[in-house]
Amino acid sequence: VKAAAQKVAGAVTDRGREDDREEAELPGAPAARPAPLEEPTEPHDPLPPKPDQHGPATVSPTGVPTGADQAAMAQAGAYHTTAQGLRLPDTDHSLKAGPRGPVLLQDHHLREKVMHFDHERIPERVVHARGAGAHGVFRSYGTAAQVTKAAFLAKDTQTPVFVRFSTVLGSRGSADTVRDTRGFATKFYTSEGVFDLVGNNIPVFFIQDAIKFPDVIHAGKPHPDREIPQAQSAHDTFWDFVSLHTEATHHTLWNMSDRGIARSFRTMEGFGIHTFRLVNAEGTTTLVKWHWKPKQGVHSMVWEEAQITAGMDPDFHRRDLADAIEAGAYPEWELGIQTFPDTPEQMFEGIDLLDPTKIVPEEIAPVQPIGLLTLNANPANFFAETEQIAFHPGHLVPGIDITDDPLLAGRLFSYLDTQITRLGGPNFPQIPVNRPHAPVNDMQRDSFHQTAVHRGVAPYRPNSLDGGCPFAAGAAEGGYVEVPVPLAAATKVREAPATFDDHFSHPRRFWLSMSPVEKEHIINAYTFELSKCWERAIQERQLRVLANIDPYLCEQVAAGLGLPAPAPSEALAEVRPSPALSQVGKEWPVTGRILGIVTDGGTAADTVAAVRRAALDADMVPLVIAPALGDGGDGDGGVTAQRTFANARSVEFDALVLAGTPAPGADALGARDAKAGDGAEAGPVTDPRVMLLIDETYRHAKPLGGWGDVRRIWEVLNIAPDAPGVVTSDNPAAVFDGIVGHLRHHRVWHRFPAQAPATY
Ligand code: HDE
Repeated sequence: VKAAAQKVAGAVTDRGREDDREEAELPGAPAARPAPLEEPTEPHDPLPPKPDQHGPATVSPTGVPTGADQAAMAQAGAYHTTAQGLRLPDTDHSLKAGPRGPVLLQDHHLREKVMHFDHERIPERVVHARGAGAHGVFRSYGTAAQVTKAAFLAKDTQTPVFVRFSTVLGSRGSADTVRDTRGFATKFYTSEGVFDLVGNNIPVFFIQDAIKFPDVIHAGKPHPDREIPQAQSAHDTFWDFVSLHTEATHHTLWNMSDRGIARSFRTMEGFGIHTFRLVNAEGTTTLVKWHWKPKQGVHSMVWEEAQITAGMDPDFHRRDLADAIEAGAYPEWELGIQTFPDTPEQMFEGIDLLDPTKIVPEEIAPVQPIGLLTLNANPANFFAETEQIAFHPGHLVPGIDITDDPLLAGRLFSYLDTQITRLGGPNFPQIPVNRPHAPVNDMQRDSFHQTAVHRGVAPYRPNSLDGGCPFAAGAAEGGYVEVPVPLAAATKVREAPATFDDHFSHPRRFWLSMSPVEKEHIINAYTFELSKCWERAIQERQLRVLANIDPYLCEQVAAGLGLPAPAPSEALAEVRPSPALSQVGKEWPVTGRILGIVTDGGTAADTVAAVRRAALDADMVPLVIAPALGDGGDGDGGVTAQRTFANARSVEFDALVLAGTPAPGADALGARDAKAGDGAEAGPVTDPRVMLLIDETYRHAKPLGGWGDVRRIWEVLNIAPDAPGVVTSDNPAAVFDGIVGHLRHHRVWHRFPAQAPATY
């Protein structure tokens, strides 16, 4: 192998020398080329995947060998080849008549290489184009076994899963931290076939009927003339639509709340939205709503932070998910269900269970945990897995059935249909990430991208030529038998039920359930978004919608827009708040939270190392920020910096520690006495980049602490040493403990007391 490699390397080098000779004869040509960068020349097999990556499952869709080894279809072997496996000596030069051409048409390698490249792109998803995914496992507690016969929900069952998170409006290359709904789609590879739970991080939807989906998406996507703005709802067409279409009010309110700017995919709840119907072994049915509850707690960004992040690290959520998994901090969610009796009315406590713009408060229908999802492996290849995965709410397993929610009905059509354009034909279930982990014998044949080599002569039923195979499976053989729901005699109409007309009581409940600071964020979000609308008439119309949610909300937004606040057009609904809807006031584990430790040459390395160790012991991620990479301490090699003053922005950290120096007279954090122009003393300052870091951390209500000389820095930034969430002490251990205590509540909201009234 070595000899062959040297021969190839030699051949290329020789040709290079020839080129040099000929080029040197040209007038004005440089006498010699710069030396090429060194490349390893020893052939070796491709690097094995990282431990947290593995290729998609290779279960054959037909159970019949395809004749192709999946590993061989990925990149294998030490030598570069054509797609046909022919070894190649050179892929850098086209075949030419002499070094200066012309290029010869007979260059089959050139044609194959460029042909394939020309077709690398496939259409992005029409919605949810921007996403990130991960593999994992779902462990069932068995608590759902009494309401469903689904095998993967039986006690102590483990099922492989793939989850894809997404934004809705932006295109594939857009930023992660925009204000938008997030998709939360899970594919369970169960022993009974694939079950897809295709949900969002918001439990309600903009529309009650799928026929409106093109309308709401056309309104939310960029304007058709200039194609701006990208990945956001802060523009005229969106607000034009939602102000006219008041059933969107509830979802829009969630979008304008902190739920629209999740801190991380790991800290989002997930919801199936529609009511589904479960059926157990005895045939008893129960209506349910699906919930994902993050073990890491529900946590969002503040708007300024989301905007800074979109510029500084547009891949923030994607990176956060992959980094956490690679570091072994596996994100986890509990799957839960709210259960309701399956009555003919399909109502619960006056709430229409078929209306996807309504929720059932957890206080009256608690979420019952039924299993644990753990994401534990990053995809080996983004395109093969995250991009090619195809979800469909109609991928169901025995024990799980649908209801007549008209929004769900349209989805059952749309998801299959869209894959034809996106994945180029109906054989997408054969793509490895889409393959069921159960035997498939579907009698489907041919079409584009057929990779199976089907056997037998009778892909039809009934047949005798293939011995009658495949056989029908009744319920006893695990066949999917639809629940025999009786249908009432009805007249064909294009209408919605009267219960769908209530568009304001649920938004009002959401508003009243928010803490004052969350209310303030909602006011700011509406004001920001509507202020981006050009048409005053749209702003005025949306204010009329807000008046029907709550007069205070309407007045505050109206004030920001410089418009009068209209009165409600209907009586405000009498609703009880649902404290479960608020993200504030709970305690969460600090696992995986990121602690920035600012240090410089004046900081004792052993103290920084001790804080770092304490953070690691608390399962947090400590990142040392220093003037330069490498040694961040006192030069004894005790602490390594992962961030520098130049590349660290506050948005990356959940809390910040300023590792001051307790030594008297030492110059903490590079602090120095700035000289004003006339030479007078102008007070202590530190590196302006660090000052910005501290200032933003404070402004974004994150815990902040330090010891030693940090009091001088607080003074310059006008931060009281005992301000809420600011821990100042001469004892580094006390600073660390104080910060961890604050982090359990995610943010120090009481640092900036909100003006909005509390409801309860
Ligand atoms: Fe989707 N939606 N959707 N949607 N949706 C798609 O399917 C559609 C809706 C959701 O990571 C598309 O494969 C219609 C609600 C997620 O691959 C498409 C309606 C909910 C994803 C489609 C809805 C969702 C999609 C585009 C109104 C939450 C990303 C690409 C009736 C319960 C899945 C694709 C992924 C993707 C149609 C409404 C969630 C076009 C017609 C409600 C998470 O088929």
